[in-house]
Amino acid sequence: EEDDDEDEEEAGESEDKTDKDSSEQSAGEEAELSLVPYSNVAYSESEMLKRATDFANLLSRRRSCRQFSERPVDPEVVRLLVTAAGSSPSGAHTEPWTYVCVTNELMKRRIREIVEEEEEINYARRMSAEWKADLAKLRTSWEKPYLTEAPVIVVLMRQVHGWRSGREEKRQHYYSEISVSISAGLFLAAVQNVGLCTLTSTPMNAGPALRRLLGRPPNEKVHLLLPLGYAAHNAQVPNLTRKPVEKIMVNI
Ligand code: IYR
Repeated sequence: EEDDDEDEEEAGESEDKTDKDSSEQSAGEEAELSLVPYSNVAYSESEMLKRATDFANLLSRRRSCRQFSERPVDPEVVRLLVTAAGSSPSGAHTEPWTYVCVTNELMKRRIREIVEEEEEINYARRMSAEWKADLAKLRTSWEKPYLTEAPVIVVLMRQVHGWRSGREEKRQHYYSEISVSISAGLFLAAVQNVGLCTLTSTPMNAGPALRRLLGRPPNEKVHLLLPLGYAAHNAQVPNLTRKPVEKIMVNI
């Protein structure tokens, strides 16, 4: 795995065991859960069709944007986007994610420096010729101006494991890669729903340094960097098309 953090095996062992963090379960969550009635929103079939159409149209306008305006985003909006992302299902309801939201300019600059230092090597030596040829159409490079231009960088951390109450024992996080990726998908949809934009960027080899910079514990690994903000007024994106539904859907 490209982002292997040597610390993972002894995750947490050098940490202060009384220090609480978000990967620690509260005592109540270890107990058996009672059952409550399930209630969901309900729509008529015609409302459903309208909503399904509107939502598909909204999401079809989502694009990975690499040019941001410096206009700040209301922190309450960011909090609600993360709230939406936190509604994701997860293995054994372990909720193995931490959304680190960085607005501090100095921190953003440090993140950019760390990522660009690795990306320069990635593009020069680590990525195959085939990989770079496949990417050429997206016009990416090792330079990441969006990491300082976007008003927020959301660093999505995956908790490889959590802690049982008291932090004496590791708590298994099942399917944490899948869980965090589903959560990220919900985050993307939530971002699109408010007219902001983001980018699912994967900082190859920069994970451990970013984790340390952000002061996150060793049981967390950088999963995605999600710069967040308004698109620049003159932002451009590659003229991509998507597969029609007939090509991605099979009915049996
Ligand atoms: N992570 C690098 C390279 C990159 C790789 C893929 I696959 C992309 O779809 C886009 C970029 C970068 O951010 O430039």
